[in-house]
Amino acid sequence: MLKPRPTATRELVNLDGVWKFAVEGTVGETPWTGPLDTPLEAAVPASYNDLFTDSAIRDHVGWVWYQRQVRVPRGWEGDRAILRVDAATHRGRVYVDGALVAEHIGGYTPFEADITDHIRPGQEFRLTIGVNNELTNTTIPPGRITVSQDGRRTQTYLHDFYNYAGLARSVWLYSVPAVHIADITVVTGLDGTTGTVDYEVTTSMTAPVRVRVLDPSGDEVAVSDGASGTLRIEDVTPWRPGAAHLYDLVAEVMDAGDVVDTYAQPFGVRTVEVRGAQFLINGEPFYFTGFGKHEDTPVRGKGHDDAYLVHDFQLMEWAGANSFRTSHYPYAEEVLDFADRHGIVVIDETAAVGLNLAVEGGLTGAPVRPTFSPDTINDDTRAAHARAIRELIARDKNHPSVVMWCIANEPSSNEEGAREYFEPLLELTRKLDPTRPVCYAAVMFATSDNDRIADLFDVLCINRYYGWYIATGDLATAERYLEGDLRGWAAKFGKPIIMSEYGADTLQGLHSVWDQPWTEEYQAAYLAAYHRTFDRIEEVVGEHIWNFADFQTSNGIHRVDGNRKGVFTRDRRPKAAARALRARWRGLDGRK
Ligand code: BDP
Repeated sequence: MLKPRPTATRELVNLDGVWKFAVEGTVGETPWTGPLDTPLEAAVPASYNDLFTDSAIRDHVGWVWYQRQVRVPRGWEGDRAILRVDAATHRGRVYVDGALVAEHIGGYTPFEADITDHIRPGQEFRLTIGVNNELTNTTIPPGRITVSQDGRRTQTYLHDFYNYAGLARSVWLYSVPAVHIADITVVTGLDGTTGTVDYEVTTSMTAPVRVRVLDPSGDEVAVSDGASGTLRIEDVTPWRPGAAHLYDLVAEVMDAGDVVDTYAQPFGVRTVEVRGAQFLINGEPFYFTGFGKHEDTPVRGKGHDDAYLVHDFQLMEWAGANSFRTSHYPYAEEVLDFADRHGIVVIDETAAVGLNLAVEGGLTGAPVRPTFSPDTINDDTRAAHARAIRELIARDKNHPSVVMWCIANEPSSNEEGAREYFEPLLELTRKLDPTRPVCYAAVMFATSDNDRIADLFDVLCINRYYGWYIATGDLATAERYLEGDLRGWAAKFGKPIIMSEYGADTLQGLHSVWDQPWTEEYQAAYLAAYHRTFDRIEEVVGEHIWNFADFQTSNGIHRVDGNRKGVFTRDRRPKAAARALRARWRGLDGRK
């Protein structure tokens, strides 16, 4: 799925702004059949939850409606008009005037509708988008809806971030010529000083295709005819962590010597490989430093924001982070484009978080209900999970920054049924993309002894909270536990290990001379204990702290206005640990 871009043959109209907004039940049964009769307006892109003061909107479970008028540019006669929603969390329905043109389930990947037959160039139409935030046992992520004693429907879920919903990313209208490029896939390799570029261009109907590779100054460095093939770039400059270099693959659809459609796909030439216990980028060992992040800011919720985008990357660079994980869902495409342009490495995750009913049992880790069963995580969940993987790879396959797929966070991988659930999903991931390693992030209940799926994956991504949930406040014991645990995985599997989560809640401004949880000193000491341990274990090839910044969660006795494990506060101010981190990571510089 190509990101919409304006080209010589395509136009792009951004539909962000302030839309009419209403909650289901306040505007009649069929809000899409006419103008929404509502006093409310909502910003797009933004999650709607924190925009309003009314808790009935914030906590609403079900549909909300967004509406605006859109004028189609008058020059679009003869072109196809495509409406694209970058994300509707978690389910979207798009109406052009009264006609349903698209429906999509899955809150973090884009969807489109060809609306040519419903609109006229130069004229206006009424665009209505219904968005539903419900999570059930067959959605990704899963959740449960219950009815409270006063009859309200309430949403519960097993993941630790607020269920922000709405149109958190951009909405677009764009044109493509009748015969157009539908998709481009680029796979790169390195052969000495030559870069190889396997490409495939799919078109809406069979038509001659020409491709050219342009370097950053616009000079042509390779050219080929045909919808697929291999191009060679002599004296290639590879894309490297910390030293991005992007080329454009310009695809053109030809008709009797004329270019009828053109699209430029940025790409970088780089390779990724797991060899023994090493993670190699361009054949060189790479050590991940960075964070698990969230798309989370005050007021906007999960709304994409270019100012936070730039600032977050600045802070990561300041700290010496060379990478991050898109925990716990695919992030806005703008984020990956930025990572591509700035040489930041990404572990790209699906929204499969909370496939773990053991969490209901608290820290005992004993499932109160089985995770994998016909009534809980079942075949329908797996089908939704498979769709999420397909859509993630379709969207992100061409990003050089993405070096690994993470297909789930903290599933109950030690429970019966885990292997049967995951084996086909892993097979699917490898079929869709044979070039990138695949991982999942292992929960603390899953150990090297009882985990049932680790051998299927390429990299062991491990989340641990010794010194926080276990051995709280006792870092000496925590360090021992951690070392024993990691050595167990290393000895059994001989694969690279990334510590994909470790962290301690920390209240900015709270201090102590003792090892006291929640203080700034404790977070710094906790991280230092982990770092000493990583440095003793060869198989550890990366450290991603939980979390980059404080973030909002649902209510809970462990949460103080959200999760406070950020190294930065929610408004991006450094806690004491940040400077220690900067000293360590800038010294490591991608190598341990
Ligand atoms: C892990 C989860 C993460 C949580 C974190 C925590 O992967 O989403 O926010 O723990 O408890 O279990 O802080």
